Amino acid sequence: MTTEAEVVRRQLETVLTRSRARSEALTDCLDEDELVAQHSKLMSPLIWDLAHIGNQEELWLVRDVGGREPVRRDIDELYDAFKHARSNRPSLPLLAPTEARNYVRTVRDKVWDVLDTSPLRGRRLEHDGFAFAMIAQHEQQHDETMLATHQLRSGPAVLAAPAPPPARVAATGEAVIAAGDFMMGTSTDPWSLDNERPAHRVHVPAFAIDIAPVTNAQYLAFIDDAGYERPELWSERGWAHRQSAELSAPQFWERDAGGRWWRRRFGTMVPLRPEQPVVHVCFFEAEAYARWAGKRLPTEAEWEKAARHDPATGRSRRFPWGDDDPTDALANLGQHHLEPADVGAYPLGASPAGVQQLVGDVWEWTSSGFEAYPGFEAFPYDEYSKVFFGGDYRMLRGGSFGTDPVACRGTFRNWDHPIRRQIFSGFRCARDVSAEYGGRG
Ligand code: AVJ
Ligand code: FE
Repeated sequence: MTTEAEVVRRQLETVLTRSRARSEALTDCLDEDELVAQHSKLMSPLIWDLAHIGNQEELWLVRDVGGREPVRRDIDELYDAFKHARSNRPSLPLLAPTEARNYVRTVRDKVWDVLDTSPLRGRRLEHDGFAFAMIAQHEQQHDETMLATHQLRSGPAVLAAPAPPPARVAATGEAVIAAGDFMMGTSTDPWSLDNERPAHRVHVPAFAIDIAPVTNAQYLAFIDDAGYERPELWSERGWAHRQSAELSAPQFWERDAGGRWWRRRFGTMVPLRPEQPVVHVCFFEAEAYARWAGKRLPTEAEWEKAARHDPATGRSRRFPWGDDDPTDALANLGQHHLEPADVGAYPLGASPAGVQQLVGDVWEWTSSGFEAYPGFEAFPYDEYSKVFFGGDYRMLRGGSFGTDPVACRGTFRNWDHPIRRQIFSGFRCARDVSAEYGGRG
């Protein structure tokens, strides 16, 4: 007989194994010099991420859940993300690649033993299950960060993946979402992190939202219409940043002598794909494009309502397509491809409102800052979310081609500084619509 605890145990084993395979794939493909090098001031050396993954796993699973003796208490400080800025990490006495690999392996061996011995029932299921789920997501979040480091590094390509699927349907125009309440966030999803909780009712006035993310062709029209030269399209802060950072196109775009646009993608120059969602834009660029298009960015609540609200039942779904886990037919997730798919490639992944590619492909900037939901409780530590509330961040929703399915869902909240664009960030536009789309207040 299979008990519920055994099902959970097998599921946790699957996601932990998958995240480790990915961490290894992202680090085994580079020589030691490249693992300890700083490929960008914005990023840690890849070998820091690897040992930090192991150290968090040691803290939460070996010591906290398992109650075991520390493996390496002496390195806690080195791998505490709050103690050292990313730009300083290369100068720390980090574990060398071989040591780091041995360390994460030792920790993982102990974790298998902890997983075998946790009863995963009742209170222990709630506490231990969450800790394992959090740590699997943590590793995947750093894997996505490491993938962004790969995109920043120069030198010949070392990663490969098949091309994403082609467009299957046209994906233009907007969906109108009628005014009304919906349930935002979750109180029940066992994978949810503290900032996604609790579920709460939110009233959202009627709005329209694009069926698909903004494409390279659309973004190019903004560039060709002098979008980067017209301060009136930018917020004051956005224009100041556009000036000082000398922005003139998304990161990694290059124009050749003949005026054709190319994009550097993990070490390979590829012609710009017109129907692919634009990626590597900062919040300020997204905001300027939206103003140019006569639109605006959606709020976080609008994005989540468009993604999850099922008007037929009044329920909020786990994903746009329903409550089932993502598959390759539903969304571009999990680094199965190394780029976003063209718009219209995932009709089966549409939300009840008919909005496509909300989850996967590119993270989508919203106009909202990072605030706690009413009734928020920090769990299990203040440093995951609480210390970032009210800071200079904008929320991103949905997940990218580099996000693992375990680290995203309709309620998942990501955030970054509005000037950042080394992440796999794009956006879609929204706008107000008149009260004729009202419905119940
Ligand atoms: C949620 C992606 C903003 O990478 O800074 C990793 C996730 N928190 N380690 C980040 C995280 C602690 C976090 N983001
Ligand atoms: Fe971390």
